[in-house]
Amino acid sequence: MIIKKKKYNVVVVGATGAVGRTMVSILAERKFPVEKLSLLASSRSAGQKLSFDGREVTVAELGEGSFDGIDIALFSAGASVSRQYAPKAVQAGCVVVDNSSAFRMEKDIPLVVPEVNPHAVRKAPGIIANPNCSTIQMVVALKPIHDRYRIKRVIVSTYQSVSGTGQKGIAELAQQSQDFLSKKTIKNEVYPHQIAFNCLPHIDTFLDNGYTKEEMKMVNETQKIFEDDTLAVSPTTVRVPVFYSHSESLNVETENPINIGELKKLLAQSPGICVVDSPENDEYPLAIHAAGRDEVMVGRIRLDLTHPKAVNFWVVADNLRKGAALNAVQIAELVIS
Ligand code: NAP
Ligand code: 12T
Repeated sequence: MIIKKKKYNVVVVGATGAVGRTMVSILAERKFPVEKLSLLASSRSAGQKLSFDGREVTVAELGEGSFDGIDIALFSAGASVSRQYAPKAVQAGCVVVDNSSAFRMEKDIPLVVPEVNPHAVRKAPGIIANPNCSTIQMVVALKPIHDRYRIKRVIVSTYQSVSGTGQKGIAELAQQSQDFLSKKTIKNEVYPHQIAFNCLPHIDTFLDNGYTKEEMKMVNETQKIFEDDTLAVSPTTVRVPVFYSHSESLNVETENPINIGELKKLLAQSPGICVVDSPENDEYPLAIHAAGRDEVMVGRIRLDLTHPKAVNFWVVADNLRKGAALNAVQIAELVIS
């Protein structure tokens, strides 16, 4: 067990990034019991000052001694940094919550979404993996449906924002949008094609099976979180020119017949979900409304007219919050609870 304390020494690895900055603000917002907060990044950002809970904290360079005396380490600096440093943090006695894809599918490493599988959390020093952003918001919405009706198959298409790629994705969409509107030449460095005013059916790299890694994360991580290899997920992941929040269109086929009124009530009562579903008033979840919020927003809930046991709905969440930083801090809260 992690030693119970009033307050914990916490480090954020990748603190200057899109996810890391959100972690720092969420730790303060949720009044996580922080004794000392260390902020780490590469030599590029060492010396930079970030504010935490009204205080200034100077960013230090990640190195061998970074984890001495630390209780909890939140990693968000990419998979190679996690592979190199997360085991060192564990050796130093930390619980590591890792946002990267490095350890998610390792058998002995828990992959946790607190609303779905809190029991999987490890309370002793070791690594706990945070799922991919597109997986997290989908499984929060699927959990009550699976418990009540048993899900057989999910067909999902994502509409993912550029902040999923970090600060450089945000910068590329902003620059391309300005250049496009002022009729300048458009340069692309982060994405393989222009992302401004376009949609790219390509997130992360392609695999031999014709799917992208991002798509296979949705398949494999969902099965691991639900501890059910028979739960079929058929994904298409798409990058869209949106800054914050991922949207997803889901078709969910169940074992048992669905009562749509009951399903809407069930979703509305479930933890972490906010149902926004008044099409008569043009109300449904929107990326611009989900940005900065904690809940997974669900709407456009309707029966599939072509299948007796299937529903369609729309799921939107802030990928930097529930999709990454918030889920990681919630895992840390479970660890110390
Ligand atoms: P980002 O904005 O590009 O930030 C990257 C951060 O990592 C920066 O703080 C950067 O520091 C730091 N970093 C990079 N290389 C480093 C090194 N060698 N040593 C120390 N620090 C280093 O990216 P992001 O969007 O925040 O994403 C970061 C990680 O979170 C990635 O692993 C990504 O896959 C993951 N992520 C997960 C989810 C999820 O769904 N769970 C969502 C989005 C991202 P400098 O300022 O010094 O460059
Ligand atoms: N390629 O954490 O580009 O596995 O949106 C998250 C986001 C990988 C991850 C993205 C990615 C991850 C993206």
